[in-house]
Amino acid sequence: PDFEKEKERAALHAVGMVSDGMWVGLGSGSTIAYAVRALGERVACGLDIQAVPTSRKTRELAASVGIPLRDLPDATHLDLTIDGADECDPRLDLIKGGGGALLHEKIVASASRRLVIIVDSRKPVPRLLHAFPLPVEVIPLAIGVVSFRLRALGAGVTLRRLPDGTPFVTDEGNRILDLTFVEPPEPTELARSLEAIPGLVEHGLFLGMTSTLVIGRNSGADVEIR
Ligand code: DER
Repeated sequence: PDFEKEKERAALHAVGMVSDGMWVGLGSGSTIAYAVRALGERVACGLDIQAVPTSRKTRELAASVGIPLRDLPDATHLDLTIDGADECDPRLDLIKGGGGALLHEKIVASASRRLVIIVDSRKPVPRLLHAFPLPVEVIPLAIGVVSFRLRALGAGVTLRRLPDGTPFVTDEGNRILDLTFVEPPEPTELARSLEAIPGLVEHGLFLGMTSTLVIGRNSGADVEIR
């Protein structure tokens, strides 16, 4: 299957949900890039929106296609946030953070009335935490102590690095640890344990946050909506 075509179809469907006057959160990653470009075309045709990006990369892309940008403090509630995901399960719970923007993504999603997730057909899975490693954002100072606590929870812990071997640094200047589990815990239990670890700023489990999931399809209907 053509995953890029699936991403584009899901993105176009989500962009069709945006109307004049909306405040729109813009997620991060390659799927949302299709949505940002399509939104830029609609803005060029007169669509009146304000957008809040969730990463420097998304901010630069949105600016390049003429989308009006605002910082979050200007808006108490966004009408709609469109974002991608690394995995999604039958309850529409997500793993996000593959691109390292999970902290800003979760903040913007939490400030939105609706969260629309756009994915290709690889992302739906029967259960989270069995394939894609779970990203967590950690303050540099706390890497050692947090890694120790995570291993005590049964996680395999890997510091995310750039191709040149230096640690990946988030827009906030933090680090990302990618977690794997031999016996994956229930997502809600794991989220609670992670949120109790000092120095662990945010994790990539987005539970109970998704309003609509749009899955791009190659055959038949363009998209499947859940
Ligand atoms: O890093 C993120 O949270 C991204 O949204 C990621 O989950 C999806 O990225 P993709 O659209 O490039 O697969």
